[in-house]
Amino acid sequence: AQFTALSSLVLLSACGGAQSSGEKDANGAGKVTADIGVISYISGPGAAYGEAITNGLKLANEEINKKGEVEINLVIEDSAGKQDQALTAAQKLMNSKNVTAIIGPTLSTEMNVVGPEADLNGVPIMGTSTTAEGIPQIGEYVFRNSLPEALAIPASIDKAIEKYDAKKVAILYGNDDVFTKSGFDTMKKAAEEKGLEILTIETFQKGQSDYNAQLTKIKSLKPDLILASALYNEGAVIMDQARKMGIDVPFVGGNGFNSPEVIKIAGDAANGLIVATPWYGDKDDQKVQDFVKKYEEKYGKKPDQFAAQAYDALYILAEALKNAGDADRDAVRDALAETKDFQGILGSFSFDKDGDVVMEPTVLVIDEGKFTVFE
Ligand code: LEU
Repeated sequence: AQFTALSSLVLLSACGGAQSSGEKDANGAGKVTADIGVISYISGPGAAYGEAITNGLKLANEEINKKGEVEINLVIEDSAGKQDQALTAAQKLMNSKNVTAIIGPTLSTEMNVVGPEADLNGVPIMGTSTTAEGIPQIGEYVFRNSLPEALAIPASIDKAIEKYDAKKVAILYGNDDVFTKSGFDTMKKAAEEKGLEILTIETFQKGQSDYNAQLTKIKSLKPDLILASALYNEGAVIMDQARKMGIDVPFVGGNGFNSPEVIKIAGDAANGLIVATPWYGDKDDQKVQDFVKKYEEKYGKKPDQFAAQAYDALYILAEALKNAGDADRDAVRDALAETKDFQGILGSFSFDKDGDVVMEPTVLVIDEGKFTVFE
C-alpha cells in the first residue's frame, strides 16, 4: 500500500511538473522564471575576463528571454578576482530564495572556496572559465563548461612537438593561484609523459612586474619551448620581457593566455604563443558567425573564448530550467547533470559523470598579432 501511495504521488508530481513547463497560455503562464546569480571578475587587474563573461551572459539572456520558453533574470556580483569577495557575493546570492543557480566565479582560486559552500547549501553552480584540475569533483552541485587544462595543455604540447621538433623545455608558472599551479602540474606531467627534458622550473607571483631573473636563467639554458601558466596580465608582460631579451622560442600557454588582452598588452611579443581552446571565432559555422555578429553589434568588439563559454553556459542552464520544469535548485541540478550533446557555439557539449567537460580542443597560435588555427 505504501508503495502504491508513493508511486501515485510520484506520478502526480511528475504531471504537475510537466504542466508548468509545457503548455503555456498566451500570457506565458507556466513558463519557468528564475533568478540566476553571477559572480564575475569585473574590476581589478583581470577585469577583461569578467567583462567578456558578463557580456556573453547578457547577450544569451536577451535571446533566451525573447524566445519565451524560460525567463531568466541575471543578478550580477563583482568578485574582483578575490576569494573573500567571491565568497561574500556567493553568500548573498545563496541567501536569496529566488536565486536558483549561480554562474561563476571566474577563477578556479575563487571556485575553490565558493564551490564547497554552494555544494553544502544545495545551490547548483557552474564555472564558465574555471579550468584547474578537480573543480567539478568539489561536489555534486558543482559544474563547469570550460575546457580543463588537463585536456587543453597536452593538445598544445603535442602540436608544438610535432611542429618544432621540441625536445627541451623550460616551465614558468605563478605559484600563488590555484589555476596557474594546476596548469603547471599538467604541463610538467605532460612534458614528462612526452619525453621532453625539463631544463628548469621557474615561479612568479601575481602582480609581479620584473621577470628578469627567471628569464635570464631560461635564456641561458636554451630551451626549444617555454611552457607558461599565468593569467593575462603577468603572462603578457613575461612574453614582452622575454622577446626584449632576445628569447624568440615559442611559448605554450595555459587558459589564462587565451585572451585578446595578451596581444593588446604584449603586441608583437605575443607572436608564437600556442594555446588550446574550444572556441575559434573565425570558424566556418553559421551558429558561430551569428554569435560573433550579434556580439560585435552589441559591444563593438569581437567575442573571445570567455564570452563564448559564458554564452553557451547560460543556454545550457536555460535548457536545464526548461527540462526541470521548475526553478527548484535540486531539480535544476539534476537536469543540469543530464546535459548531453548540447549543440552550442563551442560545438557539441556533454558533462561526464563528475560534471566535467567532454570536448575537443582546437590548437591556436598567435601569428602576426592574431589567433589562428595552428596547422
Ligand atoms: N582558467 C582560469 C582559472 O581557472 C581563469 C580564466 C579567466 C583565465 O582560474
